Amino acid sequence: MVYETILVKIEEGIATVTLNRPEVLNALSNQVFNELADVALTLGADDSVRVVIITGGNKVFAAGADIGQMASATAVAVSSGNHPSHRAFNLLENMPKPVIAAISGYALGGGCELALAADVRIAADNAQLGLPEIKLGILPGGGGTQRLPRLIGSGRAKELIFSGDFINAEEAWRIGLVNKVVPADRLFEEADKMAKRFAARGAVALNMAKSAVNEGLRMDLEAGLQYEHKCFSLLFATEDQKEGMKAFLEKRPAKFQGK
Ligand code: CO8
Repeated sequence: MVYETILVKIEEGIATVTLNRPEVLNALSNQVFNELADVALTLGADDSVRVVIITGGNKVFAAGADIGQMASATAVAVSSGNHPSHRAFNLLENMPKPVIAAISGYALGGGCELALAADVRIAADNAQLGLPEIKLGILPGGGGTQRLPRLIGSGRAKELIFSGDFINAEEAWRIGLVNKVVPADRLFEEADKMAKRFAARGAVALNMAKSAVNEGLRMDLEAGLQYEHKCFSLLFATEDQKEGMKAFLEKRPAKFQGK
């Protein structure tokens, strides 16, 4: 697929996907959602890619779904089938490798929901996050009513959803919406540093650990613990487990092959 609304760069096992519609503050059109879905599948299947960073560049992450495109939508059209945003966010959330959102400037509505589909969020100190959909007479329909309460608890999520207020990076960090706040001019350096830390680990263990957390959140505790145990047991069939433990005993860094 030729991408027109996103840029993709792969360097040393780290793929950076940059939203590229600066004229509308990276508003997410159906074309963006379709390209994000395609890139999630492509990078997910590419063994040379260990970690994915998703960003909007150094000015804005994304100011939401494209309101121009949504304004004339009908209930029938919106409700029919799987909305492109759901497909894109689900594919990103379930990619078999870590996804880091590097957020600069506004991450609003669908933009904030895109960041919620990532595993980890790093915010520049100029970031503004929020779910302003309520001010448009709608609700956060890109997973915001589901992923946000799971991340920060229902009380805080409801305050953000009901008010539509924006919060700054420091407040987003305080309530657990982002993992880390960094000076704006160091955002990409910090995201890259985190990506490299993850990339140094065994790819199969990363995949299983991500799956155990994601799937576990959809289950009750007992089922989640059983699922975790299955993932844990499976890792004993990998070369990386042998290498990781051998390296520890030999007091040297492990060299994981992702096998
Ligand atoms: N959609 C389309 N265009 C947008 C969007 C958007 N979400 N946000 C900004 N733009 C455009 C503006 O229209 C403007 O275009 P133009 O220059 O042609 O007038 C350009 O980007 C620059 O924007 P502003 O002039 O408004 O810039 P400001 O710095 O004054 O303001 C704000 C920045 C505060 C971010 C402001 O642009 C704003 O409030 N934007 C809308 C924020 C918003 O409401 N987002 C939520 C959208 S709804 C949503 O995301 C639903 C998700 C559910 C998806 C799932 C569907 C099933």
